[in-house]
Amino acid sequence: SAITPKSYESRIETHPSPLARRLLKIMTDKKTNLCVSLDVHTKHELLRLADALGPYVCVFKTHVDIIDDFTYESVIVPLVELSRLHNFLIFEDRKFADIGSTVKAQYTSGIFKIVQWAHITNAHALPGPGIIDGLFAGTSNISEERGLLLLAEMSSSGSLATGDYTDKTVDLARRNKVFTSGFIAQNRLGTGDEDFIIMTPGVGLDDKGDGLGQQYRTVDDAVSGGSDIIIVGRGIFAKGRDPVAESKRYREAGWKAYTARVK
Ligand code: BMP
Repeated sequence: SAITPKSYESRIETHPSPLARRLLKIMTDKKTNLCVSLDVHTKHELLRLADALGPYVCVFKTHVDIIDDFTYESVIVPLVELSRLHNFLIFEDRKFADIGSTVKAQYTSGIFKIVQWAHITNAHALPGPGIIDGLFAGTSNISEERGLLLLAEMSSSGSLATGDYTDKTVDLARRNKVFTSGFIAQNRLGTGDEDFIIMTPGVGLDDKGDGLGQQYRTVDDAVSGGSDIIIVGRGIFAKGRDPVAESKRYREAGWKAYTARVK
């Protein structure tokens, strides 16, 4: 796409989503467009990585339902403390995909109570507008900023989220730009006058795939294509890798590619 977004800093004032404004400010202050995906199975690993890598990231992405020893008190409470200490946002990659009434309950209730602590969450557009309305209704008692990303494209091989589905997902986001801060996508989406945060998974500098459909692109490829935030998981924490050294490497590569784009 030919659409070149402006600098993160210049977008802070104008973005329609309060959550996006807060995120763009963190990215500007910390000089990082790196989101680390903390896909680990114990609370000890999760909290250790959140503390060690916190200085290098703007966002930590979680899948809290894969933590074997999860409790709200022992995972969420310290993770929120770390988010304040290191100034990062928390993104629970929940991928809601049901009718409005059900997703509202899934967002607010159960053992995870995602809306209480996740600054950002995401949803598939498949069910239509009710999914956004239901999730937005779930934020009614929350005083802090909350943001939603719609999955407009996926990194996995053979993904069905392409073409017309992607275009219609962008149309859905336009209905509530205060809450729908942007997209999980592989390309810049929206018109030149619109500002959606584009977060891109499937980024890796040393691997091509994972044998289960994941496909990796380089940092330069993602950012020059319009991605605002690169999401990196196993590229940083896979066995044998040094997560701090890799976080620094991806952060530097991400910031360099961004600087080249806005020049
Ligand atoms: P990794 O970098 O280890 O492949 O992890 C990618 C992360 O991003 C996973 O948590 C996955 O659930 C998520 N993800 C993805 O890989 N592709 C998408 O299109 C959407 C995702 O949320």
